[in-house]
Amino acid sequence: MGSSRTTVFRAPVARRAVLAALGAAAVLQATGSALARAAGQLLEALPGKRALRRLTNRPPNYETPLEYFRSVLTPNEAFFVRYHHAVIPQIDAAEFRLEVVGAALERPLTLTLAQLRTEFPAVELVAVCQCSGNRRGLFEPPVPGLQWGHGAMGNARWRGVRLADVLARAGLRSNAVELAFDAADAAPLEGTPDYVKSLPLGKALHPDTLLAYEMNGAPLPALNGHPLRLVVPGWTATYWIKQVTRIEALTAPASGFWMAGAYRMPRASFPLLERFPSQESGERAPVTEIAVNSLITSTEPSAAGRTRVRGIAWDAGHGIDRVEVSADGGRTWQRAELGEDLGRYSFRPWQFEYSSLAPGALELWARASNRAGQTQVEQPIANPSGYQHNAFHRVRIEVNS
Ligand SMILES: Nc1nc2c(c(=O)[nH]1)N[C@H]1C(S)=C(S)[C@@H](COP(=O)(O)O)O[C@H]1N2
Ligand SMILES: [Mo]
Repeated sequence: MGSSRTTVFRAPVARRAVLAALGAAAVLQATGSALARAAGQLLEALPGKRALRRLTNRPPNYETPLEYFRSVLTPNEAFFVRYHHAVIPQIDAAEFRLEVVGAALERPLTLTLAQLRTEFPAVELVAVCQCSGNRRGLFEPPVPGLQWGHGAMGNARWRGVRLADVLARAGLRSNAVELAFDAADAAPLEGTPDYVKSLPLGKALHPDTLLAYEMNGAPLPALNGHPLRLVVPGWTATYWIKQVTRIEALTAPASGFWMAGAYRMPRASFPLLERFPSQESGERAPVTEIAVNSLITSTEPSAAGRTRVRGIAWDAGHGIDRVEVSADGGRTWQRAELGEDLGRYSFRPWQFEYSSLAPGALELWARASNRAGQTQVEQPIANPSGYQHNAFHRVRIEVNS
């Protein structure tokens, strides 16, 4: 005699129902490798990593399966991997050098990792690293680019030094306009633009912007930027340069392809509170901060016919104000209970317990709102490159009688 309630995360039959009901995009909500394969997707383990969902092998682009988001911090071995170029050197931490150069500096510097570790105060914070194109694969109609599901993101405790402290030692001049960051990786084909990103002064000098040498208490994994990466809490991961080897203080806005040509959205399409004015020429403005978002990570029977729904919510650091769930297609919403707060840039866990869901299939929706007054949208905001998908998360569940 069961009043047990199972979910799409467990029952193969229910998973097929999800596929039929929601289309290929729903595959990404499931956790089984069989289902991933059924849709032509592959779970594969890179060196030092657990099996992640493969999008491309060269360059390596692998996303984190949803089950790992059941813990607030994403394990290093399960953290997603995104590279634009296929030539990725292994860097020996002892040989590593960071150059700090540029026309807007008083004293150009070269620093070793040991100097960074010992000559500057260490700072730790938890922050979500999320690709601007996370969930691109859920846009309808489809848009070009890597078809990410929900897993082009992760949440980690980063330890390193303040970029502002390093820049202070180099003496930033008043004619500085932007800081540009270059990395050790390169394109195999000549002529492919090098991956260089810049930041406005305000964000570069913000005390939470770090050069990080540790992630969740360990050195950075090879594929997540070993030995040093930029951590730009609140902003999308495109700015979080891995294996950063060169910082240049610019007296004019950066104009390379990855600033002028990519990671931009039509200005009007998305209300970004944090902007990048020196890069706002033309119709498209750079993607900057992370949009408020949430994910349902599990549903399970709890006591006496009840169903517990758990998930995470996050935003650019304005702070999660509330998470609401709906079991009736958005007609009514219930407020979830927020869990442990690991800081303003972290995933925030939440849960809600339904006491009386009618048996049968139903769709659960979740939406988060932040303290800046932003809320997730019912339909994703269309834009040519499929950035900033932050529609309500919906999962199909099967409530057993
Ligand atoms: N050196 C380097 N850093 C990079 C990139 C890259 O291609 N090369 N991609 C950026 C993008 S677009 C993303 S989404 C994040 C991914 O970080 P991760 O691979 O650690 O998950 O790295 C960023 N930093
Ligand atoms: Mo990205």
